[in-house]
Amino acid sequence: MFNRRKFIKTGAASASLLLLDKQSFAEILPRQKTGKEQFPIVISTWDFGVYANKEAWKTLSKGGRALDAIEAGARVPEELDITNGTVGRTGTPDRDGHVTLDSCIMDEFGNCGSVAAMENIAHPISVARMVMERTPHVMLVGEGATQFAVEQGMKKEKLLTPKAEKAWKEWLKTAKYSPVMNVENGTNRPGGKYNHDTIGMLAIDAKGNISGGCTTSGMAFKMHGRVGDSPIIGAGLYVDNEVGGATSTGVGEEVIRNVGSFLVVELMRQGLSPEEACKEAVMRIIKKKPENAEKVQVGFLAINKKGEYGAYAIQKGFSYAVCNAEKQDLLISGKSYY
Ligand code: SD4
Repeated sequence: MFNRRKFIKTGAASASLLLLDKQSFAEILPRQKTGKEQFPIVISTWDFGVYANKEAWKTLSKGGRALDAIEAGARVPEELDITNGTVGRTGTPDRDGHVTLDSCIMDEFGNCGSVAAMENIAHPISVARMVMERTPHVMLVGEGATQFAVEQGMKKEKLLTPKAEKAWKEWLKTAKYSPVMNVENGTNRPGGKYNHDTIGMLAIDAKGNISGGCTTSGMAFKMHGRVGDSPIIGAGLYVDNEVGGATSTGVGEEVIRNVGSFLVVELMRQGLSPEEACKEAVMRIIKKKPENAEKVQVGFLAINKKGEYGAYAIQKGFSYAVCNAEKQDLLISGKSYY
């Protein structure tokens, strides 16, 4: 099972690479900036992105479609990674004890689907895809989303794991009954104890087509019915097959206010590199509410049409995983404002 502590920090010159096993830095090919197209490729937020990417790679390496790779990859943390308390089956509940899941998906044609505040279904990414492909709509929420999922053959089940229930009951003892503003991987930052790591994934297949997906249980102990950025097209995810794709993680309210992922893609359209575009989007958030910036985490991850990728976050600690023909298990520490 995946364990964050297994990662070894290496002192790479430009981006610090965190490697899964004890490999020398020389074995790791640096990211190429040749201007040549570099795909298939899949990139994902956070540590569990390594495992999600590996699953997605099974599809991409055989010439499969990016959309299929995204769905397959995102289902890994939704289902298998029982150490994560933030996505799918093992997600942390809201302040009333309900596990409510948010997810969206977008393909190379600009089609998209989304579910928000959905309960009792372990694979929101698949339901989001069903909304996209089997309904005339983009978004289904709450009970309607669960009802639709069941009609489509998904299994309805109780999602609150004993571990998540225990954490919630512990939180209730001291909480002032308000949702916690989390900062991922930030042990000495507000909310660090219950950090919550959404998976946002972006893939380019062998044909050069881009798709993306995003899935999460959202902010831990949020108000019942609260929806974050992750299922909102343009906020938590955006794909434009002419330009690239972007996804986000962190405090969703800040991302929604700035239509973050759409902004990143539009900045890439204007010529910024993925990292520059992510940084500019982060700076917008900081400039609008400088007093807030120290307390919240927001991270963006982006890829352009050539397969160049980059990320930027407000706080340090944001990692993302990259998988391509050269290397299947790269974990990169993203740059940040603080
Ligand atoms: C949310 N953006 O619900 C999500 C949470 C998240 O890493 O990304 N956590 O606001």
